[in-house]
Amino acid sequence: MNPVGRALHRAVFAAAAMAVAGAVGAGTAGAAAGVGESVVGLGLVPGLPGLNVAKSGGNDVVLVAQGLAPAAYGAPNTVGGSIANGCLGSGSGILDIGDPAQGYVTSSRVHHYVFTFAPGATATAFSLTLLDWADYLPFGASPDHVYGAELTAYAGDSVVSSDELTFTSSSTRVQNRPSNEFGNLGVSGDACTATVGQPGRAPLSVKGSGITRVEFSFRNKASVDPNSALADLSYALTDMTPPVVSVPSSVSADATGPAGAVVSFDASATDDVDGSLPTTCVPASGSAFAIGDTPVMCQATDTAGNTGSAGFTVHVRGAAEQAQSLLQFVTGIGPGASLAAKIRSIQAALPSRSACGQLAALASEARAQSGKKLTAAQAARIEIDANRIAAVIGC
Ligand SMILES: [Ca+2]
Ligand SMILES: [Ca+2]
Ligand SMILES: [Ca+2]
Repeated sequence: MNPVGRALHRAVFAAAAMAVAGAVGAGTAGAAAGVGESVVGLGLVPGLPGLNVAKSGGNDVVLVAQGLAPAAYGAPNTVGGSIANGCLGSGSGILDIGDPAQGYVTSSRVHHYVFTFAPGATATAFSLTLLDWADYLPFGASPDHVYGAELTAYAGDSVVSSDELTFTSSSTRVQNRPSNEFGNLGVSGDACTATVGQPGRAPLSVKGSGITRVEFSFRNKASVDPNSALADLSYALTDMTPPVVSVPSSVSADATGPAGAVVSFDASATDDVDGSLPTTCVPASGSAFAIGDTPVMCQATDTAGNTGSAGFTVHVRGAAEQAQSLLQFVTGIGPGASLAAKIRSIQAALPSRSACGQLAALASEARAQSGKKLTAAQAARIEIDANRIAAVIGC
């Protein structure tokens, strides 16, 4: 519990402050702030671990909650008396608590909030709701009769996006000022009686790429309602994580001709934000791959522009390698050792086309032995392999 906050509101909110103090005492260092505690720093606003809050014009910024001290504002202001941070909802809000040198008087609240993100992180969106704005405007008239509350997003020094709610009023009344757009601001400016979009409950949002900083401020001093709060803070950080690309560990195939083989494979990619993404592989699946080893590189890019990649090798077996494989297959099958002898002779001739006749003879013998010394499946395998090896050497 912020002792200053308690002292400020002790007369009205003593019971609530005592309860809060107990809850806050149970917190741990580095955890999100409790009600009345400072949220200046990184990750202190509950539920927003990546949000960094700066001081507001030099003033501390603290967490507030409905019914509890410190009070950013009072509402409802028409029935049932003034409830601290009334209609803030089940979540919490934040408050420029005021200048300690001035005794934390509400008139010392600046309400110029600066938000940044964890080191190296940027945002694509940011939003908040300004609560209880403009039912109390003690700082006189705006010269042009226009009053505004603005949220601005920056990328470095450049404005990326801004969102502003304005109204016009020629009145100088401090409370319940009539406005052209929203009527009596005592009603449309109070958190409990305002509808969404009125000054008392004003959602502001900005979107863009590479947002490094977001600032909330009132248009001018005359627009400042010291008794207001920011709630519903929300942001979306820029996706900085590349997709994970999945590829086979390796792919191999038999050459089907002198040029190698057409090889197909599966590659996929998943992203932390975008989910499943298409992959692009070079060479692509279904391309002709030459005999030997060919590296394949696959990539996927998420919508934020992060690219992930993964590679593997396609191995295409040539005539000699296929013959060696066939030799192993025939060892111990067929009539005696004649199949193995034929293949050894073929191996000695490869890659010359002088092996063509022997390959034809091997296929012929296998066909002749089908259902006899060879099963039909064994014979078919030998014949197919012999014919394919023949095709690879251009018979
Ligand atoms: Ca107010
Ligand atoms: Ca109010
Ligand atoms: Ca991503």
